[in-house]
Amino acid sequence: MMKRRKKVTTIATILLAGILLASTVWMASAHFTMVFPSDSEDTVWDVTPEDYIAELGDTKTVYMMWGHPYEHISFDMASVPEVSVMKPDGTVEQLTTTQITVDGMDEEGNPGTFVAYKASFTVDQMGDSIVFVKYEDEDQKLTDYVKMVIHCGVEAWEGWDAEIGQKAEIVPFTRPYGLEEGFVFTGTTLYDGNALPDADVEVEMYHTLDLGKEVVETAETMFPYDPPMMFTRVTKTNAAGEFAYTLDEPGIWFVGAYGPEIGGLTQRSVFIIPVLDAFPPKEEAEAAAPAGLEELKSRVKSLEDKVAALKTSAGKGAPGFGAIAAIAGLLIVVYLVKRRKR
Ligand SMILES: [Cu+2]
Repeated sequence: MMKRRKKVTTIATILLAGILLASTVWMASAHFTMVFPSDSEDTVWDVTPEDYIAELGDTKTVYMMWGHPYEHISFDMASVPEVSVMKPDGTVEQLTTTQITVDGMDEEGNPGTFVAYKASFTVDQMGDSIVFVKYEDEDQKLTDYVKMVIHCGVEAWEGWDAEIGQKAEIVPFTRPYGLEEGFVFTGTTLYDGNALPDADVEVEMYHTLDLGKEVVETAETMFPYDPPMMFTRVTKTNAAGEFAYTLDEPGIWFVGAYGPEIGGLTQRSVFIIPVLDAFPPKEEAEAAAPAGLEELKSRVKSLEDKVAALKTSAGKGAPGFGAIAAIAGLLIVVYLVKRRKR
């Protein structure tokens, strides 16, 4: 009786573990409408923060994909997105979309091609042009209202905080460019022009395919009890609809605030933020610091060599370790004093 019970329990445990594992591996992080101002159709996935910068007269093409940015999982776009751009002076231009296909990976990890869209516009004003997109997905029961800023011109910090008038909208308090890893992004969420209190806000970073696979594997190894908690971070809006979140890595970030459900579709506002590497560059700072220490080490070494040489030539009555230590100690003091003066 006991034996059989044990066996049944074991089988049940294995089954349960299997189910848990399967659901862990394919458990979805958040779907997002990815709007990337990449260089070309072939390099849509190689988007960098610099792609969000334009020169006057540039033609910018934005590529729209549907999927999980963190894991680099793609889905077909199920409807045609509506795309417009608000220029720095407030004029709005509706853009024409063209259907394209992009290479990607499906949710089972298989390569495939996916329906996506693109649209182009000319950057004809200095300042910030806000590209805004509405996309409906019946499958995921979501309507996305996405915003993303193309910045043009030195100190032309004009337009990034504009309220477009989308049904669901994020209006940033933090200028969404010139941000470094570790900076905090803050904003307010609106629905129908009113503050959206107590709303879930999901925060997720985009990865290229290889990086996505690698980081998902690492998360599954390190946090087997809940890997997606590392993919999709969650915060909430306060009573005034405001939120804040630290974007701790360089790359392209997605922030999505969940509004009410209308006709079965949750109305979500999304803001896409490019984040730069730490500035000044880390390598330079790190390389500069130990230079003094290296110099000190080599000086002590040459002194030690000299003392050793003396020792062998004298044969007896050598200065010994006490003297070496005293000289080294003196050098360290000199170094520290010099350093302090800097
Ligand atoms: Cu999803």
